[in-house]
Order: sequence, then structure tokens, then C-alpha cells
Amino acid sequence: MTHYLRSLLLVSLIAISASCSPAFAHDKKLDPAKYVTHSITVNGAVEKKLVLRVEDLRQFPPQKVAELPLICQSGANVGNLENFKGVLLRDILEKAVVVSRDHNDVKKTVIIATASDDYKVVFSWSELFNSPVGDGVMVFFEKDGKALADDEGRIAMISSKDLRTGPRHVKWLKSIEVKKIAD
Ligand SMILES: Nc1nc2c(c(=O)[nH]1)N[C@H]1C(S)=C(S)[C@@H](COP(=O)(O)O)O[C@H]1N2
Ligand SMILES: [Mo]
Repeated sequence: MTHYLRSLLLVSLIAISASCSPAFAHDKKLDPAKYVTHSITVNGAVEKKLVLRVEDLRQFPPQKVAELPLICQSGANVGNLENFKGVLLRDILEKAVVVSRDHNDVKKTVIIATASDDYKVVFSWSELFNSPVGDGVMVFFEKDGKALADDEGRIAMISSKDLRTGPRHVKWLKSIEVKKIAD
């Protein structure tokens, strides 16, 4: 193997092993309290903008999950989510009412979930409203009957039917934005 190939391999291995905890993640692990959110906003292409605190989330039909393994994008098991309670993202979006001027608009619409550390994940409208994935996308606020600890904030999100559940486990959830991304 050439020297070049060997360094390339080494660099890729380092990148892969660090992919679950980039350098700036240190700060989040040491001082998670400053990322904690107490409410989420629902905005963008919706008829009613919402600001939802934990008390408001409790008004939606409750969803409970007993146990869910958290699998990082790399395939590594990074723990379990146990005994948690939340509500369907679909139910929240139904309350906000996704704007749809044309019959085909929703098919070009995505939902962007953003955390206070600016971590973002997207869902398509079709994934949430027209696929089994939607049954597992939850905004959650309770674990073992208690409020979420600082390492997740008071409000977080999970897509429990994903093959790898780590990436769309959004800690410190801050906002849900609805956006039509194609004309
Ligand atoms: N807000 C926020 N949520 C996040 C992340 C992040 O950087 N910020 N990382 C994701 C990834 S890639 C994984 S595997 C899980 C677990 O991350 P941890 O190992 O940093 O706890 O959280 C997910 N949720
Ligand atoms: Mo990850």
C-alpha cells in the first residue's frame, strides 16, 4: 500500500470514529444546561404559528414507548431510550395546519426540526402523513415519568421507526419549520 493510501485510510478511520462526537460536542457534554429548551415554535408554511411548552404538548394525544435502542449513523449502539412519553409530530402539524394552496403542494413540502445547538434534521410531508415512518415521529418530554434531563433539554424528538435512530434523535428541540422546497 502506498504511503498516500495508508494516510487516506488512517484519516478516514479517525473521521468515522469521531463522527458521533465531533470536537464541539465536548462543550455540549460539559455544559448541556445552556442548550436546554422550554418550548418549541411551529412556523413557516402553516396557517397557525404555534409556541408549545411542555404543558401545551400534554394536550395532544399521548404516545408512549417502552424501549428503543439508539443507533448512531456509524451503526454503533449509543444507548437506549426507555419509558418515554410524547406526542406525534403529525398531530402537532395538524393543529398548525400545513398551508396547501394547490393539491400537489404538500408533496413538495418538508419539515425542518432545529435544536438550540443548530443541529437540524428534515422529514418530508409524505414521510409523516403517507408512510409508516410518521407513526413513530414524536416530540417527547418525559422519561420514566420525569422531565427530560439537561442532556436532552426538556423537549426532544425521535423518529422511532428509522433503521438508525441516533441521527433523528434531536436533543434540545427548538423549532419545527414547514417549507415547500420545489415549485
Ligand atoms: N441537538 C442535537 N441532537 C443530536 C445530535 C447533536 O449534535 N445535537 N447528535 C445526534 C447523533 S449523530 C446521535 S448518534 C445522537 C447521540 O449523540 P451523543 O452521542 O452526542 O449523545 O444524538 C443525536 N442528536
Ligand atoms: Mo450519530
